[in-house]
Amino acid sequence: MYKTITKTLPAVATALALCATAASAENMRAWNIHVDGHPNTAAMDKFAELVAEKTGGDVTIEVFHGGVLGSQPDALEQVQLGAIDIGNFNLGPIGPIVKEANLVSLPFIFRDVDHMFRVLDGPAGDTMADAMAEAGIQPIAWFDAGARSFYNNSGPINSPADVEGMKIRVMNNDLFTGMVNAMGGNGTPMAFSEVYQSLSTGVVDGAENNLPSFQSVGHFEVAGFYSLSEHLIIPECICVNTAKFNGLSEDMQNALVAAAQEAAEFQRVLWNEQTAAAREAVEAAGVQINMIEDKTPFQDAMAPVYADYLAANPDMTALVELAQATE
Ligand code: BDP
Repeated sequence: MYKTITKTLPAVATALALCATAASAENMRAWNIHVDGHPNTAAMDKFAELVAEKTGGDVTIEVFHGGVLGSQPDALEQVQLGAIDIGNFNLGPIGPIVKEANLVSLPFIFRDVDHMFRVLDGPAGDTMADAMAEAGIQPIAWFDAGARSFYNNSGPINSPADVEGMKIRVMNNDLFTGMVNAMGGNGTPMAFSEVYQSLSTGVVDGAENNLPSFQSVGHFEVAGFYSLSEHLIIPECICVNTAKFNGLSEDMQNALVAAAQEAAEFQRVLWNEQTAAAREAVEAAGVQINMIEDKTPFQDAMAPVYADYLAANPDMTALVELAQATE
């Protein structure tokens, strides 16, 4: 009897060790809408690499690029439910789910990207992050997404009047439809993956995005004028399903956050480089980049957007004022 036990013990120990490894190993799936060549694709790969490194392989992340796991609104829902663990999300489409996140989707709320990061790093950013975590989408790092500007085919846009009558594709959020409508255009929400085709067939007259995205998915091939209205400065996040994150050991949580922060630093450098490179590339391809000397008329046109928004969401007033007062 004794003999039998001692003989089987090593086998039991091995089996237990295997179980322990299996129980602590985490394989996560991450969603990314961007294709190869976009800064966020490189940054998400970097994030996965750093997580594996920092956890000694206990946590592995498989990143699915190019939106193959679905559109952004769908992926957001999946991350909330925990069917996808992680996403690199733009905060724009998060507004309809998490009211506080709409702060960053108000046109011209930030003076520039640095101002945006100062707000995110302050109390307003904390309020937003807490509300997102509460909704199941916990941000663990912020990415730069530059500024979004209008592009179209009929000619440069110099004033809100030039947007009049134009059907412009926007991301999924009533604030963006309201923004285009306030200029007399027709804001049309649509999945990112459908924009190229819609521009080329005239289903929409224009769209709006930052330069790296305008270039990486070829929108510049079907829209010859890019006008630097820079009306939206919206950050992006690496967001994790909150329950999944809370279920990790403290060490793993720390490793994930550290990896995300490092990946974000890498992304922000790459972002600046590739924004300049994208601009050169689209100009070389014949796109006319149009400077807008005075953006005040665009800002003024947003007065009803703010008024309607704050009338419908009076509890957002303090957060908006906090962001505006941030130096
Ligand atoms: C890009 C964002 C991406 C959005 C896309 C869009 O990085 O998250 O889905 O714009 O316009 O700049 O839908």
